Amino acid sequence: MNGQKKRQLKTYLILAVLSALLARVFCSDADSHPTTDVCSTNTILPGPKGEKGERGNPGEIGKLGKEGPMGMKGEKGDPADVGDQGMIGKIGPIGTKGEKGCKGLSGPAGGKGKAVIAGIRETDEKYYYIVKEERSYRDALTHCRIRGGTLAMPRDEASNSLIADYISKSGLFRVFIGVNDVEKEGQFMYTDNTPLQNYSSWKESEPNDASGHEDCVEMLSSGAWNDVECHLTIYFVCEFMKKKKTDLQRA
Ligand code: GN1
Ligand code: CA
Ligand code: CA
Repeated sequence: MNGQKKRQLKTYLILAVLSALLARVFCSDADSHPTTDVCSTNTILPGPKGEKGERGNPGEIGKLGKEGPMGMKGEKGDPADVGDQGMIGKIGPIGTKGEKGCKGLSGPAGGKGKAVIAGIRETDEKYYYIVKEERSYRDALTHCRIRGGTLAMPRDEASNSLIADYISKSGLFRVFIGVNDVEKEGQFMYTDNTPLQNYSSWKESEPNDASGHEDCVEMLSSGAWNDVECHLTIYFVCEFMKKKKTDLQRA
């Protein structure tokens, strides 16, 4: 029996008791008062059971239940995937200097030197160098030219003195310079085909064209010139023009 039926039965009994009490009150002196149908039997019976009431409305949503106890500790999870590669770290400090390596094997012997240069001299405009190899005038001139220069052409006292000092300081006595009268006897020219002009440094009694075949010129350590045969093989002095500097390089 549910609660609703209990309440209906309780109400029913209360009504029955009240009906009996009222009947006793109104029907107790039936002899002196007109009776009614209700009181004729002096009994009050309950009426028939009523129809079933309508279905009640649904109850409200219940309150939120209490928080349950903490669950058991779960199992250890699977290992995660491999992470992305990290950034390259900073460059480490410079390591200590290694030990000196072993001495290498000797290299092959060098070839015979082509030219022995007796130092070098220079002015603002030119370089000079004496080649200590005995060459004819023609071969000496070729040596200088294939290196971008020519046999030295002293055109003034300053350059002549420089070359003379160079010869003597090198312990030498004579060198070919770039002067000759190959083209026309007695008409001396520089190797660039320019004639001697305001300057020459002939030794006393030179040029004498001794034996009629002296068409090339040497400079002695004194700075004096002498005409000699061109096939003579002696040392020689080359000259090279310096590259002109730009305004920026001069600044
Ligand atoms: C030399 O050696 P000798 O005297 O023949 C020189 C000439 C000079 C001359 C001056 C190869 O000739 O050029 O003019 O002395 N020849 C050589 O006396 O040096
Ligand atoms: Ca001559
Ligand atoms: Ca001579």
